[in-house]
Amino acid sequence: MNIVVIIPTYNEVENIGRMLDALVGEEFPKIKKHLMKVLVVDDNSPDGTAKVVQQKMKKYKQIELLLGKKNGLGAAFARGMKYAMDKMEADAVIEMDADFQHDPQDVKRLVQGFDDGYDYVIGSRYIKGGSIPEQWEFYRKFISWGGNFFARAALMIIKIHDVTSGFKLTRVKGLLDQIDLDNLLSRSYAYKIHILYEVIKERNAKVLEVPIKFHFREKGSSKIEKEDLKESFTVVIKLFLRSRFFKFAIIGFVGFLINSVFLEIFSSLSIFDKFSSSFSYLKGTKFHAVGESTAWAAAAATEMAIISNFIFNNSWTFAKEKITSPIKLAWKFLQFNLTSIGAIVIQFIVIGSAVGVFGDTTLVRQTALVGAVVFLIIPYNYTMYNVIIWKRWRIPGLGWIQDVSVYDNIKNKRR
Ligand SMILES: Nc1nc2c(ncn2[C@@H]2O[C@H](COP(=O)(O)OP(=O)(O)OP(=O)(O)O)[C@@H](O)[C@H]2O)c(=O)[nH]1
Ligand SMILES: [Mg+2]
Repeated sequence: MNIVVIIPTYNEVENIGRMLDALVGEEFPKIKKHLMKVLVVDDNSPDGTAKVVQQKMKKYKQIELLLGKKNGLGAAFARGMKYAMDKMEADAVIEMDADFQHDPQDVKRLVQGFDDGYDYVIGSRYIKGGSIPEQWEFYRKFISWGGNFFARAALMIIKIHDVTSGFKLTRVKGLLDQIDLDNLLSRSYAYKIHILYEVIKERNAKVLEVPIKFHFREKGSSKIEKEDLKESFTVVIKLFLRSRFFKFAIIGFVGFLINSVFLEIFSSLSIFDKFSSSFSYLKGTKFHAVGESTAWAAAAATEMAIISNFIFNNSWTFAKEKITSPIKLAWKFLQFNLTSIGAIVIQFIVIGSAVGVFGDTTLVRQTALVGAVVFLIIPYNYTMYNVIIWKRWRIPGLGWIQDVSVYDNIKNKRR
């Protein structure tokens, strides 16, 4: 297989020569199974980085150089990835920095993951055996850790420990070649969050995390700017707005509106009066609600919301898993109604308990309702939809559909 290590450079004259020697001279000969190549994507660095690369190209056949104008890290990688796929017949690409923060000796460990059948191998700083530079001041560590945590939480990628690593291997066939590299949300550092999102959330890649030590930059200077931080935040928010969870939330809100509108419509219809009047003998008993036409109108309005939730989640949130055959639709709709009963039970228990403990006041009822919806019903419904109705997540262990594995640092075996 052809594996292309893509190294973007901007003013890395102090690093690139040594990096190419370390990679092509020392590390590639250790990887016997594959044809290893390097693609340097230099944005016409004024410091003469490209000249050093050209010298090394005379020494090693496996190096190619792509020049262009400076458009940011993401733009450089997108350009490099397309070139590696179109011109270098890459079967996998490795994203790597020139400044020795990524250890060239780790390349073979990423390749090992590819050999073991993984599509996406992340050099991970936030698992056992991985680390960020000790020399970093608290602020930089906090930004790195906090940014990673925020992206994981907002995009619900909990199973992967390092979502902002810049050192990783990606399979081309069926994965990288499916991603629209011309329309990434970022031309800068946040491109990697977008690609990760595409790989993890939109495609069923087999993912592996391999621990790496992210070293301190010894030579040359950092290209990261304050703007990049703000941009990464925006990209995460934009991806969240595209996420399945957000669609589910919008549909849930629409369902709530439908519920309240139909409650008014139905309670003005005489059909429910007729219905309830057949239970009029229950008036004055414990079961008097059954004889109230509004109670029936409320139940019918709730069903309207359930129907709307089912239809819209099926065609939008879970478009990829869309159920179309009439028999399956009927069966799934029945399941959907049954799981919806869970929400009633949750409200029954939470509001009932709250009122029992704190007294039956509007404040207690409404607080308990909001608490039940936010902390229990939303997670409950989302889990049911993913596990039972549209089957995106696998049980046991409520596992995500992805196979995420972690390699042990020492033995390089699966934990
Ligand atoms: N071609 C190209 N390369 C870039 C650009 N910005 C950064 N790079 C390269 O991308 C790699 C990572 O950039 P760094 O500045 O080291 O980013 P960082 O590792 O997050 O920050 P430090 O820890 O401070 O080094 C390096 O090899 C840079 O030379 C760019 O706009 N174009
Ligand atoms: Mg760096």
